[in-house]
Amino acid sequence: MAGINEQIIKRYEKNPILTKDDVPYPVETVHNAGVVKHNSKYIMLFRSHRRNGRSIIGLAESDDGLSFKVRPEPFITPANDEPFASYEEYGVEDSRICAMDGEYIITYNAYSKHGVRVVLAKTNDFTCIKRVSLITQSDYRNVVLFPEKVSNRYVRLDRPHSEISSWSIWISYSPDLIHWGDSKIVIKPMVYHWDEMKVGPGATPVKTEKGWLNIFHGVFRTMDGAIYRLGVALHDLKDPSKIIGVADDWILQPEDPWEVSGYVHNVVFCCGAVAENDGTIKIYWGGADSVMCVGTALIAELVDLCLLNPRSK
Ligand code: BMA
Repeated sequence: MAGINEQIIKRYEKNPILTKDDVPYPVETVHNAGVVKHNSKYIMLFRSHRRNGRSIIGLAESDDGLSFKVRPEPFITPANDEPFASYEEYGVEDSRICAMDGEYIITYNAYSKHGVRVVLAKTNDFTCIKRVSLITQSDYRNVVLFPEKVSNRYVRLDRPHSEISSWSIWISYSPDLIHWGDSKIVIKPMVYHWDEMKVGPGATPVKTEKGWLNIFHGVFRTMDGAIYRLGVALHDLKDPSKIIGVADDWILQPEDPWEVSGYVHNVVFCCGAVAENDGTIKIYWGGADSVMCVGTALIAELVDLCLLNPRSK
């Protein structure tokens, strides 16, 4: 385990790795990106606010996962065709990418006057996407898919909004990526804890020998607004609705100047991570809803945090 003053996630010394100045079209932010490795290149789908306050999703590519170049045009902009157009009118946000069966499944939040829903789309090569389905009703966000079927069904984590219970992480199953059900709550915020206000899925879960590693975000409300941090949980490999452990401590909190202040201050928000063959994982996060950052951790150390220092249930 990391020593007492050592960081679990080692921040890349050249953070932030992507800012609005790197984008060849007018945007005000670059944040909350899904990231995946495709043909040995890293593909990043980042969210950007336009000057009308609404978001689009851009694409950046990299050979090393650290230094990214943005494509000349945005990758996902609000749909023109129904049924998607009506639900994407206010913008598209916070994509996640899941590599499965030789293709990539992208899930993103769609905003409109009807609330926020989640769209599932597919691509083979990141030249274009095919929207498949709106997979939630209103007031859901942050859908991450598990990269393998479990008992022949697709599995996802999501985060419905709730007035009664604090925002929590739920699991659902599908035979076809369109119809979802068998929903169950799996992780709740913990009272007077760093995630007491809400928790939500972050990166696509990573398979390890000891379970599915889930990097999620947790929010704590202070007199100065909310603080977004990252935590880890381990789900059972055969039954991901079973939580083996949720690490008691956060793994990352806003500390660098571009995480502490920006469009929304005190935010680190993760939508993507890439597990490498050497046992490390590159974790990507948006800093203060303004820039993209990356850091590296040891997968085994994140798993140990869940196993050796879990919060009480
Ligand atoms: C959440 C989402 C994220 C954002 C975060 C902090 O509710 O909107 O996209 O990063 O708030 O502003």
